[in-house]
Amino acid sequence: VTDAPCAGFDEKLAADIKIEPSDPMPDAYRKTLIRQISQHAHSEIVGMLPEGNWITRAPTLKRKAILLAKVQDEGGHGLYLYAAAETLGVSRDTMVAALLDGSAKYSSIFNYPTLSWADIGVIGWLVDGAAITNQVPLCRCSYGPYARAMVRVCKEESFHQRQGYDLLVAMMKGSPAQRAMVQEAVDRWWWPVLMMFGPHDQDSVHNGTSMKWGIKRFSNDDLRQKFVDATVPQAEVLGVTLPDPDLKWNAERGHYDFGAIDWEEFWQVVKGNGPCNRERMAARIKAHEDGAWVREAARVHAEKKIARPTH
Ligand code: FAQ
Repeated sequence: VTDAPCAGFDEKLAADIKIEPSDPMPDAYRKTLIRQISQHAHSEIVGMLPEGNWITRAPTLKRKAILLAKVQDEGGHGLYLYAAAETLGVSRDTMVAALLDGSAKYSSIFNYPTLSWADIGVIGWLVDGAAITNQVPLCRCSYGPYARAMVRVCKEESFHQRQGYDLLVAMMKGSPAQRAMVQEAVDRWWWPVLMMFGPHDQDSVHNGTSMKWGIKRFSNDDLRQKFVDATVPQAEVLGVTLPDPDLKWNAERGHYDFGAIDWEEFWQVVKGNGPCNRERMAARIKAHEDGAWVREAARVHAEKKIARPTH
């Protein structure tokens, strides 16, 4: 990777002017954007699976329509993000191949199972809540196509978060068994959700450069803290307990303190050894293989269109 100075790049960053696809940019900037945007796209696509699993079992027509719309939105986010990454000169085929051969990462969170209907509410509330906390600052990312894609993604994620919270409010007004189901789901998801923000700042390989380049606007730990501070009052209103005995308000810091994250579990999941990694990859590989005829039909159609005489 060469990192030769690029005309106008530093000046644009300093003036908070977006970098656009045809602007000169350092190779390392391009590379880190391709890495982050493609991993983000893969997360959206793999992220359809845990919730997609419940579409046939939604308890009412209304909940089914909401869940269908949400899962379709995630697919759309994946597509905008692949398109944003393509503006950096990488093809979608290359990115998808990297996901399917296991060389590209996707968010650790989607390697956990959805065991009950309450999980669907908790994913909306906590997983989408964490995603929004991370993604709102990405609307100000220095790279134009990524920043612009994030604006629409964040609007949709906000609907996702609200539908999850609304689902949980309905369950908490239900029977003791329903309330217990919500608490059990919160207990399982809380710690993996905190891991979504990535390693602590001192262990984050890319934080320094990504912050310098205005790709990330806040560090992993700062976003995690922001999320905890916003979520504790929501848990109180909902009437659930967050499974952390060390979680308490620290008046001096003006933030909630919270317990230690199990980084061994995080790295195991990232390395492919989480509860559902193999299942998720198998589902994506099968979907890709089952879709081969569509790609082939599109290719033949495109060839015919090119060959057709113009009038
Ligand atoms: N899982 O040096 P850092 C969603 C990797 S939301 C797996 O700190 P960076 C919405 C990291 O890639 C989820 N790997 O890295 C939705 C790096 O490995 P590498 C997706 C992780 O980039 C909701 C290494 O660890 N959101 O999909 C994770 O500065 C519901 C060292 O880490 C985004 O992708 C992790 N949790 O910061 C969909 C947001 N954390 O690449 C469906 C955009 C770290 O060197 C249903 N991405 N790693 O091999 C980001 O903001 C950043 O990339 C971070 C990581 C914050 C994720």
